[in-house]
Amino acid sequence: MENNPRTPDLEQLKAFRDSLARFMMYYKFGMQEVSTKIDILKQEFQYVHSYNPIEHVKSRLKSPQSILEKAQRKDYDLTIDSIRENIRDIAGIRIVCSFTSDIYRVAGMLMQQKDITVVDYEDYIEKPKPNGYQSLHLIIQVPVFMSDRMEKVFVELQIRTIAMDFWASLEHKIYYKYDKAVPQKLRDDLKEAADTISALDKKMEKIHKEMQELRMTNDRESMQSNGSPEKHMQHLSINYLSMLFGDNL
Ligand code: 0O2
Repeated sequence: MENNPRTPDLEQLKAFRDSLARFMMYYKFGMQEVSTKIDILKQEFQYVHSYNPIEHVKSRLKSPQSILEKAQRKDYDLTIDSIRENIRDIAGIRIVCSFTSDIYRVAGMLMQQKDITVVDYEDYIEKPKPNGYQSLHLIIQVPVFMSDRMEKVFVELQIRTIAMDFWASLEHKIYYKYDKAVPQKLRDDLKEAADTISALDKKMEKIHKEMQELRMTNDRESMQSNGSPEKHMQHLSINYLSMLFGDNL
């Protein structure tokens, strides 16, 4: 029986599998680099502003199987070059922030880094999806330096608040593997829940701002009672070192 010219032989499949495995390594390293950047921002921000805008971070690599399924679904060529160019969410990082203003602050801090190129920016907070989904999506490119070459790797960032994350996770679970039409009543209920979440985020942001102002007033008063700005700085440094090293200071 003659081979169908469109059917790859076993050797071709093995070669493809090997190059896909190497290709995946770049994404793993790219994701690690961006995760380190986020971790640095988190620690440094805490040091400078005594406040951590990031609640938690989750990262994931798409499995080779779901990469191939997505390529097939979108009718892309099943080649490494085509996958590299067209599938930009192989490495994905979700940053969950405390408040809406933190989302833009964290995005801004990452976007201004010289080795990061922003290739796509979708603000689903400013313009939520019709179902109510909210998040800031960025596709960025970071260089990964290997032993013999440099690869620029796409990483998808989803930045959202805890409330937006709560809604998106549950919405994903509710719809998961349900491929029939969802009744309008249920879609309206989910949209209403998204609106409630959005109002809650606005309320928490307002409380947060008022609390920050209160803290600044207290700091000013404490500076006055500590005598000089130097004495006040000394006091703050001791507080920070105790926080870092606890009783070992
Ligand atoms: P997973 O398993 O989370 O990775 P594309 O990525 O090309 O298919 P598009 O339109 O470029 O589609 O991307 P979009 O709309 O920016 O969405 C990308 C990701 O955002 C999705 O990835 C989801 O993680 C998340 N997302 C987008 N819309 C919704 C939504 O309505 N509800 C929830 N819960 N999540 C959403 P994947 O590949 O779909 O899934």
